[in-house]
Order: sequence, then C-alpha cells, then structure tokens
Amino acid sequence: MQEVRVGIIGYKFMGKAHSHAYHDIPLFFPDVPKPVKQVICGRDASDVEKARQQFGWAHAVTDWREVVARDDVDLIDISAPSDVHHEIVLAAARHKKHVFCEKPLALTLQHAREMLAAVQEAGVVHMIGFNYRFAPAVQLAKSLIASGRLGTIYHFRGWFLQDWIVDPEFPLVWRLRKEVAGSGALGDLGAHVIDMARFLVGEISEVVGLAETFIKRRPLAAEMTGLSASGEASGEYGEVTVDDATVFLARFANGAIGTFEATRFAPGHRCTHAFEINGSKGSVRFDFERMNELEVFFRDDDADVQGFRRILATDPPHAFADRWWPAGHGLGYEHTIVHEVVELLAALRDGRQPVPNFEDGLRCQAVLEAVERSIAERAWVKVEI
Ligand code: SOE
Repeated sequence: MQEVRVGIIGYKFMGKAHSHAYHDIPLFFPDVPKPVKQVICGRDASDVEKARQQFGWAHAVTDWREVVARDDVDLIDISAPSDVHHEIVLAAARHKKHVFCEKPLALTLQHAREMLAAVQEAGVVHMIGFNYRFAPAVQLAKSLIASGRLGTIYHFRGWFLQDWIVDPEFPLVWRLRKEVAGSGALGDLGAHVIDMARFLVGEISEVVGLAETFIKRRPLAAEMTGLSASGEASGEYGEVTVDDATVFLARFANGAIGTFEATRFAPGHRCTHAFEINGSKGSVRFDFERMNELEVFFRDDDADVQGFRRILATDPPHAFADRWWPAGHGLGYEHTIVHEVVELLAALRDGRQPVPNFEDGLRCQAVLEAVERSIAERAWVKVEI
C-alpha cells in the first residue's frame, strides 16, 4: 500500500489538526503510506471550500453520505461532533471503509458497542483519537511502567483542567448540549484521562462519581459550533444540559486505586492534562502544559540525590524523537496527532489494528457510562462493557 486516500468530515479544530497531520507525515514519516487529502466535508459550503483551499484538500462537499460512498476514498476521518459519530461509522463500515473517529467514540455505551461490532464485521481498520498517549514523555512513562521500573502500581491521579467557560455569559456551544456532546467535562476531558489511565495502569473495574453544573443557563448565539461562538447574541438563554465538572474515584482490576477530575471551571488552567502515578519502586508525573518533560522518582537512587528529576523526552531514545528536530528542540500538541495518525497508517501498511482502536473507545465509554450511573444512583458502579 503506497497511499491512503482520506475523506475527512469536519473542518474546525479537529479537522484542522488532522489535516495538519496528513500534511506533515510524508515529510517526516516517509516509511508509512502517504495520506492523500482527497475530500473534506462540512455543512457550510462556503466555509468548507475555504478550509479545502487552506488545508490543501482536493475536493470539498457538504454531505458526509457522499464521502463514505466515494470510490476514491479508503479512510473516513470523523472529526465532527460526537452526535454524528454513530451514524457515520455504521455507514462507513457498510461501504468497507477504514475509520478514524474522534473521541468520545459515541453518545452512549450501546452505540459504542454497535460501532465496534460494525467495523469488526466489515473487517476494516478502526482507530479512536486519544492523541495524548502519543506524547513522547507519556510513551516514556508507559515504558517505565511496562518494564517494571516503577514496581507495583498503587496510585493513578489524573486531572484535565480548563477554564474556557468560566464566564457565565459564554454562549451555549455544542459542547454544552447533551444531545450533541453526550456529556460535558466528563466525556470531553475525562475521556482523555480515562484513556491515559487505561494505557498506563490498566482496566478500571469500579467507579463512584460526583458532578456539578455551576452555570445552568447560557446565552444563545447565532453560530455555536466551535470551542467559541460567534454572531450576535439573541438575548435569549438556553439550558446547559451537561456537567461543568466531574470528579470520580476508581478501582483498577490490578489493585491500584485512582482519582480523576475533569473541569472547565479552573481559572488559570488552559489545558492542564496531567497525571501522577506512584508505584512500589518510584513515581512519574506529567503535565501536558509542559509536554516535553516527564518527572521521575526512583526509590533506589542513592539517598543523597533522591528527588524528582526532569527528563526531557525530546531526543533519542525517546519515542518518535529521531524523526523531528535537533536535540532539545521540543514538540507541541500537533505532534501528538501526527504520531497517532502515523500509528494508523502503519497499521494499514502492516495489516493489523492500530492502538488505540474502537475497543479502547468502547472501554472508555463503559467507564464514562458507569461514572454517570454512579452519579445518578449515588453509589459505586461496576464497569461493564
Ligand atoms: C475542548 O475542551 C478540547 O478541545 C477537547 O475537546 C479536546 O479533546 C482536548 O484535546 C482539548 O480540549
């Protein structure tokens, strides 16, 4: 396989981030099949045409059904809001297209099950967009844990903090509407923390949670599709139907315990996706706002120099480091997406499933749903897929 022809649905934040990855990959990763930017799709004809020109796609269309049916497309990239994932994945599977879907996989666990079943039955390659796994510093944490250098894992402490809706007059964008987003901070940010925990520590078996919606009504704006909104405020208000913040406790199947926090109400935190993991032999900690660094502590260091030390994970032997810049130059958010798309293209080349795939999406969804049930029932809930 020399080339993979992509049809992308969505052209805002994720559409742009994925377009950038398809653009960069032939320059930096020539050993995976070359992604061909075939067709980009969005609801607004003039905006999608602008995106086509700016991001370098060959064609622009306004109906995703046309994209999944095209003969000149091999891979469907779903960079659109969560409420359309299910329908598009089922249609793509029917047309035997490979699928790359943004997180969270679905609005409900039942939909996630149907989506995994559909791609498995179609025999296509499927991937879910949990990009933060692909930061080289996170890959280093993974290899330290997998090789036993942290010993038995006792604690996972993860949090994803943002502050973009603290202003009560911030409009009711799609991420604040349950019917489009599924949930709020939990599904949008907590899903990333859950994936990180599963990747680094293992399966979560039981959860108990607490959620709050601090601002219950927000102004309606003319255009409410992106992270922000534009157009004249109408003077009308609508109900916020998702959580502004969710916290939960978890037990892992391997005996570790976890605390999780996801909020959009933490002033000063723009994109603090962080974790600390403690094991019998040491600890690691990571904060995406300093994504090139991993802090590590090893109990068997000589006593006089014990302490957390900062590893700059930008140079060989760290993951992906030999593909980018000279020593210490560092990577950014967009590189996590480049790396995840490289994993997808390598899987297509090698005839295997990439990781993370829809099974990971389903397992994450099962945790999300268990947290929501636990909040509704005010009780511990077992995670069942
Ligand atoms: C908004 O909260 C958001 O863009 C999420 O939707 C992304 O998944 C996360 O990477 C950054 O924040």
